[in-house]
Amino acid sequence: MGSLLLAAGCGDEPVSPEAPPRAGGETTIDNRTSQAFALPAPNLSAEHEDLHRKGDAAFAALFVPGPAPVNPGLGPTYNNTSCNGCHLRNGRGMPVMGQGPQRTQLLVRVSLPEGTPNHPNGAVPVPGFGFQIQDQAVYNVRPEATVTLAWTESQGQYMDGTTYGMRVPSVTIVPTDGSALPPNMLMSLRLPPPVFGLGLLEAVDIATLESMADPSDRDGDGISGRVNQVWDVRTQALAPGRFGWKANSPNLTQQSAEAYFNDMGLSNPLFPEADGTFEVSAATLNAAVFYAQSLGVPARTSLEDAQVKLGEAKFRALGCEKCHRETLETGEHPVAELSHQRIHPYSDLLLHDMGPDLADGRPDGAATGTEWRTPPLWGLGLTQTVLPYAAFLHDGRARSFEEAILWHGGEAQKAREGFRSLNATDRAALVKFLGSL
Ligand code: HEC
Ligand code: HEC
Ligand SMILES: [Ca+2]
Ligand SMILES: [Ca+2]
Ligand SMILES: [Ca+2]
Repeated sequence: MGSLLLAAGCGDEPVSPEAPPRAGGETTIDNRTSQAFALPAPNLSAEHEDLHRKGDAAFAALFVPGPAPVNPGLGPTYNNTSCNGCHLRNGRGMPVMGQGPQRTQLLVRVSLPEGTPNHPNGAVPVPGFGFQIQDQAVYNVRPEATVTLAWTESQGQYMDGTTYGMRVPSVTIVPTDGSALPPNMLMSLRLPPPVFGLGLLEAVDIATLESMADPSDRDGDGISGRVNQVWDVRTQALAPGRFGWKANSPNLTQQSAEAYFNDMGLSNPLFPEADGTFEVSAATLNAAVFYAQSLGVPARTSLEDAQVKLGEAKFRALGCEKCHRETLETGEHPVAELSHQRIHPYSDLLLHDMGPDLADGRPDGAATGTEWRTPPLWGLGLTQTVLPYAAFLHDGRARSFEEAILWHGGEAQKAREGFRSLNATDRAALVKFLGSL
């Protein structure tokens, strides 16, 4: 789609000055402070601004074990007490304990290998754990397990001899009931991703995603990319997935309802109690969903900076843009402000094989143990402005943009090797470009 802009300069067409790219179309905000992920889209109607404020309150609400006068129903087991508690200032969580808040915000998803076609997602729950480990519990209830992380450091070298460090987490899970873990248990460590711009991503037509997919790599460029197929709880059928690190959730309502139910122990209209009642109302769930849909997307900075321009050229030359697609158009969305926007998320929302080093070995929907969804890169440069110590990649192993790139393998191996062979000036330029997003 970048070619549309280039085409404007060709032929007899009058050359019009290029409009500066607005990351989130009309939802773009010009704010690059620690609040940059927490502001409403500027184009919201008055009614929608009001719903956004309700959603802000829902996202921040701290739940307590019920019955209680406000926000009851937490647990009995859970991971955290509010949405904000994991998506700190709407950005990511921190992977290392003791940096800031008292605990890490990482989640552990689990399952057993045998697929059963009748089960949602074809995945098999782990006895005692289900699909997620809740490591917190209300008074007098045992959490499912204690989860601890250890980090192993290693060293690598750019082609010019400069060395770099990398670290990889290993997870230890100790069930609190003294039982042994199933030896074949699969697990996937997940860092909370940022939550702005998600309504726009929801508004991209599935046909647009399919037009970028190339599952059998027909054009032979080494990049495939496919749409995940996941279980849709509302329709009780398979549906295309696009949210979560493996595109493992079909829409923001289900993703948020799962968060209430699994991360906080709160039943809701999509995941009710056995008797059909629920702890979180449809109005609260809808407000939380609307909040994630209607946050503004921070505008890029330093568009005219020569180093940033050089970095952007390297980004394209190395083929980063084949997955981190710069420009997408949204289709129709029930939230009118999100419809028909030209956006710059730097993602195709597709699954890619990222090689053995990033693999979690745990299938999720149709995603294999080596596939991950291309994460959007918009707002990337603000990650540590919003939250110092916030980290990158699905399990937070990367402490910097360089480390994130250096872990790329599989379909992105060529791009990574291209990066490793850049000289120090070009590497710095690419990093500065990422910081301008
Ligand atoms: C215990 C930490 C935790 C809590 C609490 C939590 N989340 Fe999340 N959230 C995550 C993680 C981890 C992911 C990535 C999940 C995955 O890849 O499967 C995520 C993903 C998401 C996404 C998808 C983002 C994307 O880019 O695909 C949305 C939306 C979201 N959460 C909303 C919420 C809402 C709303 C709440 C409160 C009801 C909430 N979360 C509570 C950890 C948390
Ligand atoms: C084959 C598709 C593909 C290509 C090519 C690719 N990436 Fe990625 N990128 C991904 C995927 C998938 C992830 C997430 C991997 C994970 O979390 O394990 C990712 C993650 C990242 C992240 C971390 C984002 C975050 O939110 O934590 C950065 C930064 C990044 N890529 C930059 C680049 C750059 C720069 C290039 C070119 C040198 C590049 N990528 C090439 C698919 C790709
Ligand atoms: Ca409950
Ligand atoms: Ca569980
Ligand atoms: Ca291809």
